Amino acid sequence: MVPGPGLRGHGARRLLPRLTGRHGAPLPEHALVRPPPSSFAEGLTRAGLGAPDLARALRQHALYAEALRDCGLEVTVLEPDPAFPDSTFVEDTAVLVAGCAIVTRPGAPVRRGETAAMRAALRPFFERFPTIEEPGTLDGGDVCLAGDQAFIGVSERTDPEGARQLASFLAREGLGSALVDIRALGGLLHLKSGLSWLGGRRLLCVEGLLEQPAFRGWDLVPVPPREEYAANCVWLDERVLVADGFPGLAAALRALGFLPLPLDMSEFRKMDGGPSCLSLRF
Ligand code: CIR
Repeated sequence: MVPGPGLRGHGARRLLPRLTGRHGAPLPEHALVRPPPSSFAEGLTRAGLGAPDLARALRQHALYAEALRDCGLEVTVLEPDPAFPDSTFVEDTAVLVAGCAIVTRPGAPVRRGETAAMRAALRPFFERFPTIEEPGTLDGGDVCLAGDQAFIGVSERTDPEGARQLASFLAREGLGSALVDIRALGGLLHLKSGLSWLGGRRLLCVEGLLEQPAFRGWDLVPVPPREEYAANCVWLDERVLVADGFPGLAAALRALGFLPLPLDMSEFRKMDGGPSCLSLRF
């Protein structure tokens, strides 16, 4: 592996057909991650859980990247960027569908500068780079891709105009979109703070989302009470990366035939992040 400027790992355009998992959906083959920077504790948070410990966060991040590798993904590790304390939450900067990387315009102004480096990092892998434009705002954490359907959260970060722009880009790529307004659900920062796709027509979601009209006809798996933080997870066919310490959810996943891979997320939780926020997968 040859280190390049600002980029560790390697990348090339996909030449082989994508692998298909047992649920018939294409599985990601690559993940892009960025370790937390020295300024991590200066990031945005409303968790009220205290300041994160950087050394511990770096260890947790390394184990997270290792778990993705164990699941067969090739992982590209970007250099940490202290200019952007929240830049480890790479998911918020782009929405990826085959051939197309939609570059976001994060709702928090202090995070807007994160997208330039991400656009450059994604360039080897994607052909089209439509971009959310002012006045729209959109965070990738508000976008739950579920096969050829996208659920787009309207939140304190993603506004209706950003959601509209994304839905129109996704329509060009053959995906349908449904909006889910979570602004009245004060506990959720992003839609995916409370929702994850588990393949096929199955969605894992917190109680407050169960009655959303957008999810009618979907098989909803409720997150057990008091385990809401673990709703944010990463489905990788049989395996699911989940936050450690949520036994009810792990048992529910096992009962459905999944193998939960628990990861210590304590330092990222302090900054309002979960497993999906830490990578872009494609
Ligand atoms: C923020 O408030 O933007 C970060 N501290 C946390 C972002 C978490 N990202 C995500 O859920 N996709």
